[in-house]
Amino acid sequence: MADIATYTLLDTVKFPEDIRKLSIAQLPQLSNELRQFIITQSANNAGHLGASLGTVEITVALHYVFDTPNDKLVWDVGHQAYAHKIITGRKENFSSNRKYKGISGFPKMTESVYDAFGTGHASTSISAVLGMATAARLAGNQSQQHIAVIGDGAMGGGMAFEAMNQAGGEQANMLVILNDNRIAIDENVGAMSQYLLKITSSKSYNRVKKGLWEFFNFSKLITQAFSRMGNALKGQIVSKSNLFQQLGFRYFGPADGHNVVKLVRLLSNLKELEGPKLLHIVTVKGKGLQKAEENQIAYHFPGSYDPETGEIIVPDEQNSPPKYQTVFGETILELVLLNEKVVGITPAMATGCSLTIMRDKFPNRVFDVGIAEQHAVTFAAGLAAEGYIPFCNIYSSFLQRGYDQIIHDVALQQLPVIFCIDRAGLVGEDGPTHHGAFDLAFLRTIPSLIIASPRNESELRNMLFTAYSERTKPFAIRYPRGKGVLTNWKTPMEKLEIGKSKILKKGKEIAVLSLGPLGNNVSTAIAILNKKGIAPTHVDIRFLKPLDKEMLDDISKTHHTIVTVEDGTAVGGLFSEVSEYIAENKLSIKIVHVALPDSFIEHGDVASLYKSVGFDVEGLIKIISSQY
Ligand SMILES: Cc1ncc(C[n+]2csc(CCOP(=O)(O)OP(=O)(O)O)c2C)c(N)n1
Repeated sequence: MADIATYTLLDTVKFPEDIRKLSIAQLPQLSNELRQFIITQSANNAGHLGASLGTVEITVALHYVFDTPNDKLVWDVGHQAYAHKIITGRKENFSSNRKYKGISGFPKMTESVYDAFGTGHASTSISAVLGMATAARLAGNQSQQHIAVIGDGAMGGGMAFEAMNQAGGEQANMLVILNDNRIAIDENVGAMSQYLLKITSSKSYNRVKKGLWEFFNFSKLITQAFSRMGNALKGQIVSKSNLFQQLGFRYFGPADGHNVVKLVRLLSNLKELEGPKLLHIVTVKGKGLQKAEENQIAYHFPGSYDPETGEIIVPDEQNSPPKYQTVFGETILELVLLNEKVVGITPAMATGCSLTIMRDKFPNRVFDVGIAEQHAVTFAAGLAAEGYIPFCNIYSSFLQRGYDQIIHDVALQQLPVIFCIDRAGLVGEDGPTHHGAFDLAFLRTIPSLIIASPRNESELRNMLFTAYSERTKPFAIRYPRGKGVLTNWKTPMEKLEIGKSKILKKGKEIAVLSLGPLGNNVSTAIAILNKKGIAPTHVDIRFLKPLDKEMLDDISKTHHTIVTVEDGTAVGGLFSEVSEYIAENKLSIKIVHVALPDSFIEHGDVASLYKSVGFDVEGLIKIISSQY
């Protein structure tokens, strides 16, 4: 990294119009300063470092050439948009990135007019930009430009293909920048990624391309001439076998995504071309921080690090409980040792969900299917149909993509797929695009699906073992991001009775029914209340579905109020389920809830978010004691 003591140019930039006042020759320095700013700021404020370091030059070039915010720029996933945020009015606030009440870590329409579209989930950008380009066409706006920036990982997602299919067919006027850093969070997988590697490294392909680039030489006149050429001639110049070309896009590249001067020239020329265009740039994830370049998986989201050396600051976690993810990873490894038909499936989150633990030992039993949640579900269904035991691990918010597949391909056919739903509940700083808020509600409507949530690591093990042993129908186990509560968690696995709750504490008048790890906060709250002479009953409901009706009948005869506690929406989840049961059976018991409200929850540290929705111990004490 260049040693820049001050931000000479960056200090003069608040908005893109300030960049447009600079000469092209100044843009490399501006890019270096911007990169240094991101490195310094993210060292103590964890964020998506690697991706954002790789997109500095393309960000500067795009805002230099295009008339943002009038021209529309959409960042796929949006985790690579830190440079964009900094030069679009948020430099002063960047230290609040991802913090509670601070700026979002992803583009967000309500945060800035420069964020043309909110993102967080992958592969949406081309669809959104196509919609905008179509709107401009319908409105007779011929001057507005529409640009999507999408990574090689996200380009492998189904939605990206669907959008390219329509855009190419309709010859929509838009530009797709394919930011190819040859990695997703983990190694990028699949035929698309192999194809991109081929076209960026193939000598014969690049010989043809080199001729084209030299001929092209980014001169406006030649570009216009190229634009006027017939398809046949263009096809001779630009390789006919190019996949994007076949989809109706004009393909340009591969180009060096870190040469800001060349990028400016290229974009200026592409701006003049009508129709769907794809510019393929090659970048380095983590560019400019040596350690981040060397270990791109770890530096996708490195946490805190030394800004000088890049060394990750590893927190002292000795004697602290493990992450639920580690428990999942270790337990599935035990299960595959019991039965070789066990397989693990992840849509591009092998490290995040810890399927890497099993993959290291059984590489043939773990399938990273790319950013393709819908496909992951039906792929699991196919394996289950043939007698395999698929543990399909998908983050709660990304599972939203696979809803139809769960209903149509899995549940309807009673295939015993085991869904391991990671990042359930509030995930924290990633915010509303990533909170696992809805799975309880959207899964509960699916007939015969078993839905369970563990209160701690041992319970997670038991639920995984129960699902493995049951195998008569689909089984969903949802658990949160991060640490559990038990240090001695590797307890022998035990088969649980499906649909049976567990009474943790017998009390009177009020019964608190909790689902999942929030039960630990409930236990703490009840221990404090006990000292004040308040003694509610505490039941760990364990299974959202099937509901423990016997327990509910019992409780309703002996208590006057139920408090349901769940880290999902009140609409559709445990509260709804118990309320419906009470109403249907005319039980005379009052019910109140602690749950997520019917609104999107912002980003921030989990403790602040918990407090804001009453999930903290204090909030629980308040609601429980107010029922007496
Ligand atoms: C639907 C969906 N699935 C999974 C993710 C998690 N995720 C965030 S970034 C990322 C990798 C994206 O790779 P790529 O598009 O190549 O971008 P890069 O990080 O390499 O810049 C993944 C899988 C997501 N955001 N959305």
